[in-house]
Amino acid sequence: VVEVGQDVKAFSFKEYMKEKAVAVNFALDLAVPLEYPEKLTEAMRYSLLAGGKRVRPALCIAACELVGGKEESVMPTACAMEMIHTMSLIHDDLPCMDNDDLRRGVPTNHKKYGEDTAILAGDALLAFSFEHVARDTRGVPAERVVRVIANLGKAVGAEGLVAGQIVDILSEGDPTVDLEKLEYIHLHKTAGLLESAVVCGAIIGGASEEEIERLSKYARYVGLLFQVIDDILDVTQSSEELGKTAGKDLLVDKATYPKLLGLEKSREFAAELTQKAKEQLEIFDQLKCGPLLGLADYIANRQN
Ligand code: GRG
Repeated sequence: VVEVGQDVKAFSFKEYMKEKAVAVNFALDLAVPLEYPEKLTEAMRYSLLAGGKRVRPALCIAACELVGGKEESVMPTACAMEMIHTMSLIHDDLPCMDNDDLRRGVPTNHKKYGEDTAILAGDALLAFSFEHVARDTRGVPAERVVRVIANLGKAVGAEGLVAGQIVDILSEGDPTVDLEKLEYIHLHKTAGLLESAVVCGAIIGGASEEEIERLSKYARYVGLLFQVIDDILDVTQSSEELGKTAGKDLLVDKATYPKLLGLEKSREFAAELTQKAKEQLEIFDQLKCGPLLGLADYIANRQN
């Protein structure tokens, strides 16, 4: 929050994200110390602390605070979201998946530590994310913590991220992939963890069932929006960016929104998703909705 004039306060999304990223980075650094076996913990820390926007932990904290919870009680859950996100990126970058050399501006985990260590560092981060929520959450009723752990498991496993990834892999080069399948992939690969971040933050904060349902829908719209914008940027920035990560989807035969809908309709769809995401927040105190409204706008308007 920044001061404007004497006592009027205007919300700054940029400042909010910066502040939460600092708090999350501090907590992640403490949660995963460099210890024996150093090769493993160094590889875990390498990807976990390599930057990244910290969107999922920030969403998790924002949802918790929106319903009256405290940052300190949700921090292990927020960190778990980033551990899972990071491990999914490590595994996604492997030669048997996307085979990427760079991630967050530095060599990918397997390029630096070897494939064997990268797989194990991902596995260890995944296991630790659950342990961290269960062991280190303070001042929250146990039934909320158990609900969070169950939600997280579902968001990650065969009904979540992993399902999205395998359907994505199986769809590569398949000319029959339609909008329904594209939506399935994005809802599972991207929206699922964003949804879990928001819902788990709300659960820790003591949200009502209606609040949880609204936030869950908000996150699904935002997750889809993220991918629609990604696809649009791939087309509109491809001339300057070909050869870098953007434009990659044009090189491999992959279904995208502009390919299936056309660019104009994709833009209309993005605007519709932004509006629907924001509508979900109408039941909350608008003075507290700054971070979640800001995130929807940030994703809708991003340029890279
Ligand atoms: C989860 C058990 C388990 C295995 C992994 C590889 C895999 C299964 C899933 C792939 C998931 C994946 C790579 C989804 C794309 C997610 C996405 C939108 C990444 C970009 O997120 P940003 O922009 O990145 O938030 P930063 O670097 O800022 O964190």
